[in-house]
Amino acid sequence: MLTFTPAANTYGSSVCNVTLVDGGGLRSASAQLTVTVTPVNDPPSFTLGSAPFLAANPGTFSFPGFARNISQGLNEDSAPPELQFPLQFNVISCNNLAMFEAGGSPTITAAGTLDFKLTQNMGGLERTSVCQVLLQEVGGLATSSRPFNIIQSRCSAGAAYVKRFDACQFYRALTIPSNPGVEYNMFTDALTWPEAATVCQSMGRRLVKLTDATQDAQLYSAVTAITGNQYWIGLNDQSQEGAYRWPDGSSLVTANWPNGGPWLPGEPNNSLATNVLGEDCVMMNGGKWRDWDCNKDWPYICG
Ligand SMILES: [Ca+2]
Ligand SMILES: [Ca+2]
Ligand SMILES: [Ca+2]
Repeated sequence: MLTFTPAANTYGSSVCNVTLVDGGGLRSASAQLTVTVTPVNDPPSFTLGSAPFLAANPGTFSFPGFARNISQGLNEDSAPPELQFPLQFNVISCNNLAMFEAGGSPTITAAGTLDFKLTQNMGGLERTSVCQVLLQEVGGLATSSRPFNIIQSRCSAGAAYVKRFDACQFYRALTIPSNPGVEYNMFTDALTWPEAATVCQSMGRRLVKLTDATQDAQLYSAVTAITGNQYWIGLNDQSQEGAYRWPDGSSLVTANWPNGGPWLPGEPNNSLATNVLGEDCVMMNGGKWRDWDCNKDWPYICG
């Protein structure tokens, strides 16, 4: 009986010379024995790079080298071409297809490039799609499926999530000469004062605080250059009627507004005409301020 153990994951032929020896030491002529170990196809293999983390804006993305170490199988990459299979990646599922444009779901090329097209993340939270991919030998074996994540941040720079519209809204960045280096963020889509305050807070900011007549006039000038002349500011007397405070808790100092102060004539009047509870929020109205119903909609400025 012929017995041998081939080395693991190898194949090929070996020619052996065989002789027969009897008990008296007489040896036959040698005969040739050819042992052939045929190849067995092993499953292909690959590794994946780390999950892409992307901004909220839409776009077409391509990550060369996302799939790496792409192999036909153990000791098979240097095999003759007739023993190799064409390889293709199949992205068999993604659990959050809303992240991708129609026709833009993730694919991975045979060379390992990950491609996809993102929609804009209109939500207020980071979002993730978990996809499953396998590597297939066309006509041969496949790997088991393996997960990879694509993660997209919430609103990108220059925008903030606005709950009422369930959307990222871009703001206009304003600067004024008297306060160089300070940026004010103007939102032109009107919200109530509390909603506007929440948007500013989501950016780590507050509804704008005005500290003197020069800053007030310069900001008003910057706003009216691009949009209307009415907008919420941070001043309010919601915690105590008539005690006007800024969102940082500081009080209004009207002495910094010479020549008649910041208010429109007759304001603030806590008018019951707009709201039976009076008026507790302050808005810019054509260059001077008035108190107004907090639940009415106006553009607003974060500062
Ligand atoms: Ca193989
Ligand atoms: Ca009031
Ligand atoms: Ca008023």
